[in-house]
Amino acid sequence: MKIKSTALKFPKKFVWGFAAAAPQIEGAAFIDGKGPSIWDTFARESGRVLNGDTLDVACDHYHLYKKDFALMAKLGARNYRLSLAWPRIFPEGRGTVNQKGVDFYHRLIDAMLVQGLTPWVTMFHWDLPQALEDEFGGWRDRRTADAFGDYADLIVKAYGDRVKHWITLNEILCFTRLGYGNGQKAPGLRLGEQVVNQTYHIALLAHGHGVRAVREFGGKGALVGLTDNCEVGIPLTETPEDIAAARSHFLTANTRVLTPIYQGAYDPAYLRSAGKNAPIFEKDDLDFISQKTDFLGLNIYTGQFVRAGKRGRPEALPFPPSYPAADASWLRHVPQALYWGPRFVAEIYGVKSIYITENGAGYDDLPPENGEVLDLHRRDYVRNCLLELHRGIDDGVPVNGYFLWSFMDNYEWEDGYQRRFGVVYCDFKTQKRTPKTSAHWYSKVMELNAVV
Ligand code: PNW
Repeated sequence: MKIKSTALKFPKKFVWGFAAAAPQIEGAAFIDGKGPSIWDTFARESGRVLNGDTLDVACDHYHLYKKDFALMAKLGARNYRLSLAWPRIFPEGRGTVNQKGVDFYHRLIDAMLVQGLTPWVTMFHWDLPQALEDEFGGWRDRRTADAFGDYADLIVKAYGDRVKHWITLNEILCFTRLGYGNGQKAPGLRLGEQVVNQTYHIALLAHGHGVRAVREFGGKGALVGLTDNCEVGIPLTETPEDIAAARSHFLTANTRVLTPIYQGAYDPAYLRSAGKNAPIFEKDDLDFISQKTDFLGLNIYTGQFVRAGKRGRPEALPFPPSYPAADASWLRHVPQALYWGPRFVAEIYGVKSIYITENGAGYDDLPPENGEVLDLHRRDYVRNCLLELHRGIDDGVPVNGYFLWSFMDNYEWEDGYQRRFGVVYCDFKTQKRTPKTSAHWYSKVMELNAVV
């Protein structure tokens, strides 16, 4: 018998890379003039973060970036999604510029280019300057979006000669609802639904400023988009009925961010269900928010099974306790999300260019033994995700790239340093980096442009 083996190749110009974020890896939280972020404050409040871990040192990437980029390049990456720390550039959020912060990112970007790494820069990855929280109530007030506009102008002007890929904000849901609604993330507030809806709106305005700044100052060939963490409904059975139910679930779950951006208006169904808690906005806001973007970034880690219930109504299914998950317990193993998320975004909003800006898995990996970290669990989950992504591309879903979260273990927000998402093990005491089995495997994926 002859067995045929299919090469799971990706399209020719497919972008492969790693993703990380300034507050989670840089450390140097109070060095060279950086102002405190709301996370620096939050981490110091008792009971907020596992083991009281702070962002003070993290992976000390602030000092070790050259070595880190050399390792990234050695593993074969050509693209790196990083974020810039707003409070490093504007310690007070606005006004006085910290030249040392500006210079640091000049050096950082140059060091990436030396290693052949194309920078994909996220303007905001949750580290809001504390001063803006104190002065304006942070994301509750449009003056924060205006301050973001000034920050976006400065960084696009400063780095736009070398940075051509810009991401405005990372995961609006996480820093709005989880920061101001249930208090799980900084600034740790538990305010009502109206405030939460308002923070979404202010974040969307900031996104608008990011797009505007890139159009105004980005120069030739500059591209810009948002990174969203959409909730992905997975049809329980791939039948037209369940697929329709999952699609409708997707729309309801993600409409608050994606409809204003792609359609220039809030979804009437969302406004109706929000009632008196709907966001307050000004007449021109929606035009500003819906300026044309060049791509959509999706962070996809997991999904939610959905079936058609009575009269086709989408019914989201609870996960039984035995459903497999990563050590990060929210991260249920649902690789099909990498198929359905991009597909629904393309079908519902007509998005023509999608990048997976994060995907990965968080486990409490053990330290290296004889130089090896055998994270077969992570390699397996990521591989299954890539198989689903590949299936989507085969079906014509316009996905153009994939960034693995994350390059190395780092500060996993309220889970501190225990929960590791890296493919490179980081010893936080010695700052020694050890590529895990998954890193060597991913290196082959990037090299061969295929699921291996
Ligand atoms: C993302 N959820 O956060 C962030 O962009 C990263 O900074 C973070 O380290 C990474 O994913 C891993 O957690 C998320 O509960 C946090 O569904 C929580 C969820 C999703 C994304």
